[in-house]
Amino acid sequence: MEMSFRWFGKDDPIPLEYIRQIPNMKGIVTAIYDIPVGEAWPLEKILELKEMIEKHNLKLSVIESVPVHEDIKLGLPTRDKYIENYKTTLRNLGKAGIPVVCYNFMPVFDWTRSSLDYRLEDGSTALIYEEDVVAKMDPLKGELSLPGWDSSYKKEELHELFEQYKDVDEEKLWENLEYFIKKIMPVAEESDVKMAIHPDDPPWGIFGLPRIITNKESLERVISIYDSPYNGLCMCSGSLGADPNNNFPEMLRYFGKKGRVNFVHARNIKHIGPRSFQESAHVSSYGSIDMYEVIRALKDFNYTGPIRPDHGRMIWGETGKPGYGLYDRALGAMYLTGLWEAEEKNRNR
Ligand code: DNO
Repeated sequence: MEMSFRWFGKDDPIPLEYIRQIPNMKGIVTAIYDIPVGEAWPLEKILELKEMIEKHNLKLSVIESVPVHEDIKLGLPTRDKYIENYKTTLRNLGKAGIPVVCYNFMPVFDWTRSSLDYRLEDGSTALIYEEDVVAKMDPLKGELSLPGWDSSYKKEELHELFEQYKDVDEEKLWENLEYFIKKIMPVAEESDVKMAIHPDDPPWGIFGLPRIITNKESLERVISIYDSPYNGLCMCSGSLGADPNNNFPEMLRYFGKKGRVNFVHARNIKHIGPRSFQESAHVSSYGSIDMYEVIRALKDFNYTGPIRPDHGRMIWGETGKPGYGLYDRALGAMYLTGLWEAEEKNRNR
């Protein structure tokens, strides 16, 4: 596995110098944030980003994300124009030698939580998702914003989007995903850019909007749409693991052995009630996911691709982007590295 770290570009309060000082850190996961969703990314901008990262002896391992325009998810006639732009972006990323692109197919909102600063008993704060709180939230007020979200929608636009999604149920969303995948994958193959679809977070419908990438069956359906290692998955322990019916290590091993795991997000969550969870430290005993089993699964299929510690708590007085502080994610990277080293040495005995 190749240890990597998400970085939100020049505006990220965490400098690349600091990330580089985390032992075993090899790669950066980032994106271009000032291009409106749906427009093609110019090669020069991609090269500029890559150079900035390489200057710090790090590699640009993954683009997370090239966002998918809502018209594609809605299946509107204008989708073809946006798909052409997406293909241009993939071709340019290929020219720059970027190996992996992460994306998602969640309508309107990306990952969602009910509170961003839930205080844990040790005084640290973490992100939390409580179904009853989310049920009372009004998404149209636009009061919640999380790192990586497209926050460019105005209130009226959000209203209109919600109206448009009234005609899109889960099956329709699947049809639109299929259309998208079939169009872009040949270009991903030609450009040697591996695609990794991120599961829905949380893995169930919210605010009346459909969500479809939620379990083993749906991941199987995604990979069967286009039979190629370029049509792969981002296996996210925290997203899939939020549903206690998902056995994350088992799913990881299963899709890994099929050669379809192109990226891994590792973080822990603790189930605190039906459809409710709290984010926790990475260490297995702090949450509901056995991280040692996650590493064993990766070893079982000799994973060489990128992995990143995912959301961290806010500790040691740090302030910053919710889930994306430096300290707890660095601890997560060290913990995963330790588990990997132990498992590797043990197997080589
Ligand atoms: C949250 C992230 C997601 C992810 C996108 C991928 O922390 O895991 O925002 O980047 O869903 O497209």
